[in-house]
Amino acid sequence: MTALRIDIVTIFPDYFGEAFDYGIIRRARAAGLIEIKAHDLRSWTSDKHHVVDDRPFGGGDGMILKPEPIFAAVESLTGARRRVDIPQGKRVALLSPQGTPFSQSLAADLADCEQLVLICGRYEGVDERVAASLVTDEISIGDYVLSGGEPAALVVVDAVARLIPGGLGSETSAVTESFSAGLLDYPHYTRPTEFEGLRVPDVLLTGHHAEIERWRQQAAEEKTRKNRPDLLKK
Ligand code: 9D3
Repeated sequence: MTALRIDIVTIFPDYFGEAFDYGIIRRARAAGLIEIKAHDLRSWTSDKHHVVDDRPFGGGDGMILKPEPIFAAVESLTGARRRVDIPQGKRVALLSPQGTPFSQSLAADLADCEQLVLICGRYEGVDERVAASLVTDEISIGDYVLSGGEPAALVVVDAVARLIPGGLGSETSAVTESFSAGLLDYPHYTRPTEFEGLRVPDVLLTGHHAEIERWRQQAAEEKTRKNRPDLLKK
């Protein structure tokens, strides 16, 4: 068993602060299952002012992340300057609004590799040669506009960390996530049985396991129809 190494390339390494010091990520790190490091993209510049961006060819607003520091970062972290040369077992992902939607199956795929490099975009975009020729994956976390790839990198690290083989969420999740595939989770309750007039459904207090199972299945279907009808359509 060798740890999954996660390298984050960002212009804001301090953004990640204590984000990896809590919960499952902390435990996975303590157990030696993952190592996570945030690197400053500016450390791969060679000019006096550590410039990482430039104006877009063809005109337009905003600045674009230059290719040279990103290619240098990936070379120093993986040994490769082209996607085709990235060794089996390593993945290099650009986080961008143009990426393929992040999903549980992609998280499981990434959790199986030995090294994952996450490149955080900023400004108006990243020189397209990074997506076209360098990275193995281009990932979006959803259809909304972030100011940069850093929060997306946090999301990917969290989803991946709990799936690492031999790790903390890896067995239970394999069972649960296949068994309930395609439906949202059923509603959960704990004590007290009545809170400010809001009652726990009686069936959950009966101990009739078959009836409880039927109730949970139906409640999950209702919740899915209400909040995620797209999951039921196909
Ligand atoms: C005006 C066109 N915009 C593209 C949709 C420009 C733009 C918006 C946001 C360029 C970069 C960004 C910064 N976002 C990310 O780097 C990003 C992101 C996101 O915005 N949404 C969902 N997933 C991701 S992953 C990285």
